[in-house]
Amino acid sequence: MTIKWYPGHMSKALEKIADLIKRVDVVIEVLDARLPMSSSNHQLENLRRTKPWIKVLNKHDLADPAITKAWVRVFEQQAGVRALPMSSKQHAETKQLIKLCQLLAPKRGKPGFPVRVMVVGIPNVGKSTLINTLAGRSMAKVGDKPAITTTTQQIDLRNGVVLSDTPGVLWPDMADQEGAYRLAATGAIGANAMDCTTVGFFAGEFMMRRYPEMLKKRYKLETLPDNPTELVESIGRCLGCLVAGGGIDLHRAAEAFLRELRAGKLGRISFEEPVQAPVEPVPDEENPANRQ
Ligand SMILES: Nc1nc2c(ncn2[C@@H]2O[C@H](COP(=O)(O)OP(=O)(O)OP(=O)(O)O)[C@@H](O)[C@H]2O)c(=O)[nH]1
Ligand SMILES: [Mg+2]
Repeated sequence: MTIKWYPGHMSKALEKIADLIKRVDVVIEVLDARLPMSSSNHQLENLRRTKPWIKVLNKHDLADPAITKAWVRVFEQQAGVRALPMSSKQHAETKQLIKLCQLLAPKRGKPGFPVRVMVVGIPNVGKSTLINTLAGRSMAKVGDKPAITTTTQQIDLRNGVVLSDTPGVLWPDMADQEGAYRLAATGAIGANAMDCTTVGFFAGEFMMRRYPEMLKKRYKLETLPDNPTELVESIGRCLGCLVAGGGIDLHRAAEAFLRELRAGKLGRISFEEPVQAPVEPVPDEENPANRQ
């Protein structure tokens, strides 16, 4: 099944972001640390120009720490970009963001001239959670499913910084279906726009390949099954997702597996690693191997 999810509020939100960005000093783009590439919205990147841009690799408590570090190094090499790994529920970790915003907008932050910060990103990455943690109270609605925020909202932190929360935005054509399935596996796609069982098989195949020991440990498997369908069946058996007569309810099993995976019950996992820049071929005359 092809995954495509672009509810009406997203195009309106993108228009609003494009307008608002002219009047903000710093943009915080919240990415999912488990898939920093697929959770980057190129439509937002296109609005960037020279605006100071902070990439927060959020939910780093769920991602492979070494891989997150590698991503931070990659993003920090981009012009005008700062990158920070973060768990937006942890106040101590988010405090550094305010200091960085102030540093990036040195002319603002005076009475009557707050640093204006806009928080953007795809759905369910933790934008509103970050804002609530920074505000020290629950100002923005949060939830464990995508598209909780559907309109922009401004929150004055009363410390010289004003934040705008924005709805999560995806893009209309999900040409990269591999990426779309990763987004679905981590919870960024609406439940009505995906087939949960197929996404469960996709996530199962990835885990068998990349983190087999985590699967064995969590679901008490001595050996891994041959294919993702059998894996989800084994998970269903372990979690008691049965139908009358003792068979496995594959849909419920896939749902339960995805719930556990998203909550980090199997361990810290990263779906994407930075690819190394391709090695440029050395011209024949400069190649030491060809010298006499
Ligand atoms: N483990 C973990 N969960 C987080 C973190 N940040 C947010 N969450 C959870 O992620 C879910 C989504 O959080 P929201 O703040 O509503 O996400 P959002 O980006 O505002 O989502 P939309 O409004 O739908 O665009 C909630 O269940 C949060 O508790 C984090 O750093 N670590
Ligand atoms: Mg939100």
